[in-house]
Amino acid sequence: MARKPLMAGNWKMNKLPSEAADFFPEFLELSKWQKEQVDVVFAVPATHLDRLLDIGEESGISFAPQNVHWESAGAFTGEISIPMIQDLGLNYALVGHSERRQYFAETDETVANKVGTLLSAKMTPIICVGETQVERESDKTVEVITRQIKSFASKLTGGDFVVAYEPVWAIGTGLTASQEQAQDVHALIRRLLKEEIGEQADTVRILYGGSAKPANISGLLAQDDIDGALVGGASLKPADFAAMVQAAM
Ligand code: G2H
Repeated sequence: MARKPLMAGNWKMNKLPSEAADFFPEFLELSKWQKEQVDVVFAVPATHLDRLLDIGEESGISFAPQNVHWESAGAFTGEISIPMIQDLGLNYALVGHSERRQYFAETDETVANKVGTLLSAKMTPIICVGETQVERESDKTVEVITRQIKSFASKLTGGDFVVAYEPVWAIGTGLTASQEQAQDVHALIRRLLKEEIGEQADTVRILYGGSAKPANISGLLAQDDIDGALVGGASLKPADFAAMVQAAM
């Protein structure tokens, strides 16, 4: 089944709001991006979202928060709600990134709550899963990915969502999963989704993340179940991310 590729940048806690807009003219010029061929999303710090709305409207680039809370309002100091994001006219949100799980006590349960609320709000979660180095070395990859996917499966009652497979050992380390290692886990994720949502799983885009860069993106995208990438470090440089979007066209 042909799925439209999705290339997503994850800026993490990088760039100032005043620097953010400068990135896009250069990226658009270098990439010669054709929006009919590939979707482009940037998950940016929440402080940047409002400033980037015009760029999104003119170019067709989607912008997304890197995290949201599952409650729509209330006494949750420091959090951002889904209605706040929707009020800006945004459609995507990153959920369950391993850095959120590792440093901010995000759990399978909170990830599932966020997925449920985003889907109810007709937004598209980009749901991150992935095993740590210790888990991979102790042959627990299948078990961990199965647990993570099943934890939010009951929330998949309709609507569009994206899964990002990000082996934690490959994030920001320069190590990349081989094409075969990545494809194996992507195929597992699609099989698990099929058990939950049937044939709709064939339409779900599954992204690879973890030191994806211009040098390895083509081989990754050539795999049957890799439908794009979630890119950290290389998405901070217009030329690098432009080359990666070109590889997806
Ligand atoms: C994984 C990835 C982006 P990087 O965190 O989500 O980052 O490409 O820098 O490994």
